[in-house]
Amino acid sequence: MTASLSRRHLIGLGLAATTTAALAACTPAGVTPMPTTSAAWIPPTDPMRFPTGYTWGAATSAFQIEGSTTVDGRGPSVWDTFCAEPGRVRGGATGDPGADHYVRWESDLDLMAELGIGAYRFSVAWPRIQPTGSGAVNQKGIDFYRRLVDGLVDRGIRPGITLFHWDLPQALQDAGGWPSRDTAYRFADYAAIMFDALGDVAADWFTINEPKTHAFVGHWYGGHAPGLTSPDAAAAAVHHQLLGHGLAVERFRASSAVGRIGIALNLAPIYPISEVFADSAKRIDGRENRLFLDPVLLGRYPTDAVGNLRGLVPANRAAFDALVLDGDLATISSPSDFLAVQYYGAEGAGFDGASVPVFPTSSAPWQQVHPEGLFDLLTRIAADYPAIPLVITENGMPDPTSAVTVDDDHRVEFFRTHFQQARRAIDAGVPLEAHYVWSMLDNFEWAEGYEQRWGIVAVDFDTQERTPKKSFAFYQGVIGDNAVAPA
Ligand code: GCO
Repeated sequence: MTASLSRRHLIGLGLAATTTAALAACTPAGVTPMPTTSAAWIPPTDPMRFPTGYTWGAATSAFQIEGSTTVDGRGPSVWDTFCAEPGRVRGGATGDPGADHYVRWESDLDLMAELGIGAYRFSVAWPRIQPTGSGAVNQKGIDFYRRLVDGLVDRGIRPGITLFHWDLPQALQDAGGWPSRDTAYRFADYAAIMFDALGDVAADWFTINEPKTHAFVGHWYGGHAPGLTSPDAAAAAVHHQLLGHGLAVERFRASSAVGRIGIALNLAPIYPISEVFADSAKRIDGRENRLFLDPVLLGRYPTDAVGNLRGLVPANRAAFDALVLDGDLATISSPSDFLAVQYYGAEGAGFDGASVPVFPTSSAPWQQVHPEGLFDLLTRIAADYPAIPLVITENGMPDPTSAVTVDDDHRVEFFRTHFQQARRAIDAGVPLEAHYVWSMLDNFEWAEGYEQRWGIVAVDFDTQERTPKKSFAFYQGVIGDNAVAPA
């Protein structure tokens, strides 16, 4: 059993998460594993109505949908490099064709208007704006996102603009990447360019998308770009992405940009398979959650997330501490306007810091589906951290096979149960304001290439034909009613 089965690690290890086997492997003799889940909650028989003004959205990212990776001056990113390395991405897939959104953006916006969403979260490809990650601005890149944002506003859809969704310009990687402090400063300069270019529009800005996934899977597990396998590099990438976040918030405040800004963190509730493993759950919670929540919301790093105890990030703690210069934590915790939470599932904790599969997985082996975990996560954040508006900016599951399909009853039930848990959290006092589903379109799913389909709209990658799935109509109904009905 590995030290960590967290998100996507399973992909790299090719493990099939079987709960029984895992429980047996991690539970010392004589300890009866607890069924680890929340207190049973039965949804009401009436539709659950959301507060007036609640925002329903959908999300994508540049590298996953745009295609056109060598068009209009775009420079190479670490993901272009990673895709070109044999064996890194299933089927040898690359960012082309993606979902050809760079070309088809206007008709895609029409689909979003038909869906009825109030907000759309996309990411800006840094290599389109600064092909080498610094210096001269590529005006054609700016122009594309200007058209996109104006198109959204024209359709009454609020832009959600992610500045970094993992496609770091390769030239910055060559200069050290996120393990290098300088990248944080380059990111702040790039952010300021975008605030100047698009800041006239009332938008929600997301600085860094899932710094944990990019740091851990890209720098420790090796399953994502840039494909490193160094826990020390991963820890440094954590700190410098968070520093970049804080620097960008400061630049936003100093700019004339309107709108709001925050970071997007993928978080997971950690359930011990037995109360004797509570310490294990705390360690894993430190690595998966508090290593990011504490610096951003409390201005300090947890003392139990990095170090040589099994379940922590196994980096040199003294070296990590040395990266944190005076003022860094004040910058990182510069007040954000919201916290974006990305929820896919829960994790289990077993013996001595081992991550243990506990809940049924989707066709993404790392995804342990547990709707109640969303309630547990949101109420925990509200209880443990200073009051801050919360927005769910990713939530979804893939289709069971790589075939183009529109019959996604599985996704309808996933959304229904998670919307219900979100509404339950609002009743419990959680200041939740929005829910974006992942994803608007089938797209390039990182190391899985085009083999995992997460969209509410099916994309035939040969013809680029779009076909709304059943979940599109379901979501359209939820948005129209601003309510989720029981099954
Ligand atoms: C993210 C996500 C998306 C993935 C989705 C399914 O970090 O925002 O990784 O890019 O496609 O989470 O894995």
